[in-house]
Amino acid sequence: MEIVENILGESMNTSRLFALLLVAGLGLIVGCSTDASPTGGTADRNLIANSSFEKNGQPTLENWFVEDTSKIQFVKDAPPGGGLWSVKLFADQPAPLPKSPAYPVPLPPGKHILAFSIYGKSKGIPGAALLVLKNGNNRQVVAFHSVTDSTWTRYALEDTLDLQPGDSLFVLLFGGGSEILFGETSFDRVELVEQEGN
Ligand SMILES: [Ca+2]
Repeated sequence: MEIVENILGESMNTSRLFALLLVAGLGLIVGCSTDASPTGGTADRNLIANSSFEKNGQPTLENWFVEDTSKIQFVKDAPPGGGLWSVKLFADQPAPLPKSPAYPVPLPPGKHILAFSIYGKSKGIPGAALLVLKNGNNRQVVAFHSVTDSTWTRYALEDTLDLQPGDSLFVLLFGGGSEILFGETSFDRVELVEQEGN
């Protein structure tokens, strides 16, 4: 994911990010983040509570920060191991990147090796699941999955972050950026697991 940091630099440049997502949607850089391997026993170490958007068979966004619930749909459609429900987001304005739905990840300063995986599928233009580092008013995308497949697919990556005092980390789900093109992206089983070795 160094390419993201190099392109975005110190502050988030959303127009370039969207250009990158569009390139991913065209299939030019797909394949680097798709991983069909099973998750193993990572669910109990997941830093994200309510990663499957449901509780006792009912859909919920509990534990997620949501600014506008009207832009989110619960759909009774889930990937393997994803229970009954997933969330669907629609393509929206290209910039600025929305603030939600977001999950604040409780991590102390220091080095963290993180495995970040989701299940996703999209129609039209691809949405994305992003790791966003926030410090004050500055937001920086440090890693993301562009959801390019039209059927449920697991996307996984590993990233090493060195968190400074004042940094906070968020997982942000995004339905894609376009005011003229239709797009919808579904998400489920959002997992962030700290790896050994730090
Ligand atoms: Ca689910």
